Amino acid sequence: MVLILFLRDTFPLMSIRLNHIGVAVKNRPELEKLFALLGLKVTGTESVPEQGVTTHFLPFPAGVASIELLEVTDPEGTVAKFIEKRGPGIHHLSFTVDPGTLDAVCEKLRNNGVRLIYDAPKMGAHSMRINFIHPASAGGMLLEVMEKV
Ligand code: CMX
Repeated sequence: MVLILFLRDTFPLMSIRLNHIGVAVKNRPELEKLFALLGLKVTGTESVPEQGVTTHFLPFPAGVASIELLEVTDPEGTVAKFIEKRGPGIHHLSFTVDPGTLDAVCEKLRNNGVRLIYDAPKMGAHSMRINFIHPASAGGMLLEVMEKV
């Protein structure tokens, strides 16, 4: 919350919004069944080998955000390590910033002492440039910031 307020106050003209909630899964069919009971269905699947996962997106009805199920494909990857250490569950929150502003956002965050995972944003799923704010700088949450290319 503090970080969201910080971003809002630091970038008053920037629009930031929740894009998805990333969930590290061990048993995807079981979770898909549960979400189906709640009216959410997988509408897209994408392999992201550089992150060691396959992603499955379940958009909320208004299309405002999604649940992203993260299925491990690389047993040495970060999500596999997360599940091994902490078990399955919410892995990260992902926010979209305006196209063309991500580099400036990252620079501002870094200049304010926020620890970012990558020196420069990388390509992620859905043609997005992505970076992450380390949980140590975000109250124990992993936060993704991204922009559409
Ligand atoms: N949420 C909250 N805390 C987390 C976390 C997460 N997702 N992942 C790790 N942590 C915790 C660790 O448990 C550790 O806690 P303790 O210090 O209490 O033991 C702490 O953060 C620091 O961990 P670390 O040793 O610095 O690093 P890890 O090897 O655990 O890796 C991280 C953590 C964030 C650097 C790594 O997961 C990373 O690089 N993430 C970015 C990429 C990523 O997550 N990709 C998957 C999503 C891909 C997609 O959406 O397409």
